[in-house]
Amino acid sequence: MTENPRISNEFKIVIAGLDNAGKTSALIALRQKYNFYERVKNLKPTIKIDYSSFKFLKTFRINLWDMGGQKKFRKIYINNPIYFEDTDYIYYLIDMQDEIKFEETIEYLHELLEIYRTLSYSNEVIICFNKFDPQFKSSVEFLDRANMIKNLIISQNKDIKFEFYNTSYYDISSISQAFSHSLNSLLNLDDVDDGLNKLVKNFNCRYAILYTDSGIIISDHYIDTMDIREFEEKISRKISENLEFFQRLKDENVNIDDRLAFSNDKADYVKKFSILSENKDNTFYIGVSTTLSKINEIKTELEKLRNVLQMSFT
Ligand SMILES: Nc1nc2c(ncn2[C@@H]2O[C@H](COP(=O)(O)OP(=O)(O)O)[C@@H](O)[C@H]2O)c(=O)[nH]1
Ligand SMILES: [Mg+2]
Repeated sequence: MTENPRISNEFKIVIAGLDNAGKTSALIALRQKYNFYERVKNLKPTIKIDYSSFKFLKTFRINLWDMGGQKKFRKIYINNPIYFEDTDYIYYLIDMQDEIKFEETIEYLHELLEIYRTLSYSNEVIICFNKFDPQFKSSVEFLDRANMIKNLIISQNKDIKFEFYNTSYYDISSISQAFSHSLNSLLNLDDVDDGLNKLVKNFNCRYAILYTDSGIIISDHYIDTMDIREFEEKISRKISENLEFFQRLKDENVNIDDRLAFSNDKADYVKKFSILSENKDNTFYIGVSTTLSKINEIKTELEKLRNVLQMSFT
């Protein structure tokens, strides 16, 4: 357990749920942002645990454990709680489109919670109502269903704190928001995340994204939902272009720390920040998409975020 994010620089995040809940897909969606590498750990001949890992900034490592939910494995986990030891955060995915399995998934969740009780897990348990696809966002049926399960879980586990998210593979930001919950708290990023969220809300930005010089997205907020394909076209490509642009400037010793591109009324603005943390120089970029008329206000806001960044990383 990690009370203070600075004590350990390596974190364990467990992703659990019945088979077919969408765990692997969620990890694939996140891979767009964290370019992590994957391994499959064969802990016992019968158990396969998909294991992903990525380095964050220069000092952190996040390990993601995908605990499959097939019945035959569940027994093994339950009898060997060691797999769950030292979990910093547990995510539990529930397939919202599979009513037939609701009972089974709640049962598995309760088995896991029993284990975490014995391990004195004290962080929030994060429940993702997954496959809550964009077309169901305001479906009364889905919302009722989510509420019903939520109330059931809370009422039967009063000793545990929960966070609930509606997530879908077809809305990549819904997955990253859920994932950011743990990341923000482990890496002390709440204020930065809040700052970006305000940019989107108060200045009507289509997006506000904080990323590193290796293209890892630390925090991101969007006005619209986006699936993976759109994300690649609109965001990943822009990030690569910007990183190449700043690399070229650096190679040519040109000292410019921002870039503005606009067409019609739309402006894409990106600003580079150098932040000293633990005696290491970390480079960050914040990219926003806004209207041209707002650009000066945005520049002022980004300047304020510099202090927030500095405080988060020192
Ligand atoms: N509609 C929908 N289907 C999904 C979503 N996430 C995953 N799936 C599908 O659900 C199936 C199982 O997904 P997978 O990631 O392999 O589940 P896992 O067994 O938990 O790892 C696959 O056919 C996915 O394409 C989602 O958010 N919405
Ligand atoms: Mg899987």
